[in-house]
Amino acid sequence: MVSNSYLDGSYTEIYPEITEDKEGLKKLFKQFSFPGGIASHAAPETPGSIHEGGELGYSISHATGAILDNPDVIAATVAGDGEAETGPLSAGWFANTFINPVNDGAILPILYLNGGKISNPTILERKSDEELTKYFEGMGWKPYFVEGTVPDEVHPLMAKILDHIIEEIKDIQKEARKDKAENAKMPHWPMLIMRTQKGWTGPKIWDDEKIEGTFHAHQVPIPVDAEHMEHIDALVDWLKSYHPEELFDKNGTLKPELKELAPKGDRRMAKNPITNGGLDPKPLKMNGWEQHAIDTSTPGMVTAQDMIVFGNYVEDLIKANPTNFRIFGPDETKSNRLNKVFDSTDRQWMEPISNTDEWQSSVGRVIDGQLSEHQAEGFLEGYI
Ligand SMILES: Cc1ncc(C[n+]2csc(CCOP(=O)(O)OP(=O)(O)O)c2C)c(N)n1
Repeated sequence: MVSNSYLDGSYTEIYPEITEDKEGLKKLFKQFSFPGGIASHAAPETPGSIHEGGELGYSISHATGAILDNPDVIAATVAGDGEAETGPLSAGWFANTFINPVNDGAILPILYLNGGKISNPTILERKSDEELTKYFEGMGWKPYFVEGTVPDEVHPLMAKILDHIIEEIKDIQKEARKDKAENAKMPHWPMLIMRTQKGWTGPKIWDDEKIEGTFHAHQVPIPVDAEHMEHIDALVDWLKSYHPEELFDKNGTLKPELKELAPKGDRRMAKNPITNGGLDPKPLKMNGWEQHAIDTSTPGMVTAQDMIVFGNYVEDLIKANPTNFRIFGPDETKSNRLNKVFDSTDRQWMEPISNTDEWQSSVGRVIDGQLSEHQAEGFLEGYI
């Protein structure tokens, strides 16, 4: 995200000391993952990020939270194959149970099977396309595949399949939006499974060990630091293989015809309003909590339960904020005695509904239908 936002100019707009020239590039590289500098993963100071990225596992739940009540937004979300082995991400695929195609936007999960974690192969990469198709279809998704090792072949293929998928998402929404959200059914949303090499275009071999396409490509493929400069030529040769002289002018500024290719204004990832407070942020209408306060001036005078009283207040919040307040929880709204909220809303849930269920509906301000604290927390973080 840092390099992308630097290249599209937004990083310099936010951090003017990181100028678009050699000096700025030097500072940008030096501060990366350096004491007093910036984190090596998505962090609060990373423009366009909405969460702390150090703990892998929340990509799909964050993306889902971000599109709830944002019907025109599609969140394309890359999940690493290592990340996909975590509990939170394994739980993440159930997110489609809670996305209403009328009132909410869509997520486009991109499962990135590059085959390696830090020093192990990955489980999903070792599965065949057929096994993956069965797994994801069973989870309610419609998988598409992009695979290859030659960049000039993979890039156009990726663009073509992405275009197709976006059209398919829009068709699903268009069809569903002919009717009311209450009547919406759970679609089989498309997802993308991408197989390319870890460390793609990086050094092929180092120290007689295969690097590109293996877990050995994780982090620093050629060991060079201030005290170990003996391999500097190899590092320079590799970096030069990207032909920086064709991309930057003599001052180290990206050539204007290349900068022109980037999206403009708020369409740049660092400037995406969703990651900067929301598309149309509004303060919550808090509606006088005082009216729910209990007079405790005389001990024992009133018999009441805190959660039930709080449930009354939350019901008021739901009524006053019908499109920008939700409750997320792991199947605990009723057991935690907040069930007064169900006088005014339901539980949003797109799977079939049985007549023994309680308060289940395609539309509702409560999402507590999955017993996963990780998923609930991820939805909440993405939503706010
Ligand atoms: C929950 C969690 N466990 C372990 C780590 C340490 N860790 C950082 S990167 C990484 C490998 C990730 O592999 P993958 O998701 O496939 O991403 P890739 O680097 O291949 O793109 C691990 C284990 C972490 N950040 N979060």
